[in-house]
Amino acid sequence: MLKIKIKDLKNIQKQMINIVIFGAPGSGKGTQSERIVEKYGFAHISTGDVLRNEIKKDSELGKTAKNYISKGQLIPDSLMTDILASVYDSLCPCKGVIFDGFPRTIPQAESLNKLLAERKESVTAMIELNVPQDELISRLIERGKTSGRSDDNKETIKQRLSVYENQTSPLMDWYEKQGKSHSIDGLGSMDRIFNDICKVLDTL
Ligand code: B4P
Repeated sequence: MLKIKIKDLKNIQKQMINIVIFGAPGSGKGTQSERIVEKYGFAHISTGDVLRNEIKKDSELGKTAKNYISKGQLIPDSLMTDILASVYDSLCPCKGVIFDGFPRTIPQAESLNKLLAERKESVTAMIELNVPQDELISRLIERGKTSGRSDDNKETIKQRLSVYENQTSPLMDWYEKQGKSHSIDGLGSMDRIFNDICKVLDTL
């Protein structure tokens, strides 16, 4: 009896927390991910940051990514999935992971499940930051004044929001059906939003 309990305990300790932070462009995924990392000591995988680093290095991947990002389009799923697997394996095993900006399509979500299942892991929860469109546009235009990002301009922002609506937002239902979705009001102070996120994380 005791032996079984110790074995179970070891399994519990091995289980990582895998969180998908989800929302439209400008909803605050990156902002809140940094806070989660600081408080909970999780690893942070931001696919947007990975791609921007490659663009900075002017690598082959960076050249390809630049083409899509500056038009407000998504990088092809198969390429993103390969990148994700290699970043994940460079950081894990670890206490937990924040997936920031991945998945952005249903095929990416299926790939993430497969990648985690192959490592005896699974998505623990998806946290959605819910922000109205006019606020998203004004945040991104504001960020564009200093970010130097080729996608933070009015035309590209419109395109990114439409890509989000058509290709990414169906994931909300997808995670809802699996009972993993938690929606948080992403409008308001960063501290209040973070507090709401912590309430979810502390129950996991
Ligand atoms: P990302 O880097 O993921 O960027 P994002 O969606 O624009 O921003 P985020 O939601 O993280 O907002 P942030 O915290 O910065 O993607 C960029 C591009 O990379 C994509 O368009 C795509 O082309 C490509 N890409 C990335 N992942 C991909 C994938 N999986 N598949 C295919 N392509 C992929 O916040 C925005 C601003 O709001 C900041 O200035 C912040 O200070 C401010 N802000 C945050 N919270 C606030 C609050 N509560 N109140 C007021 N302002 C706030």
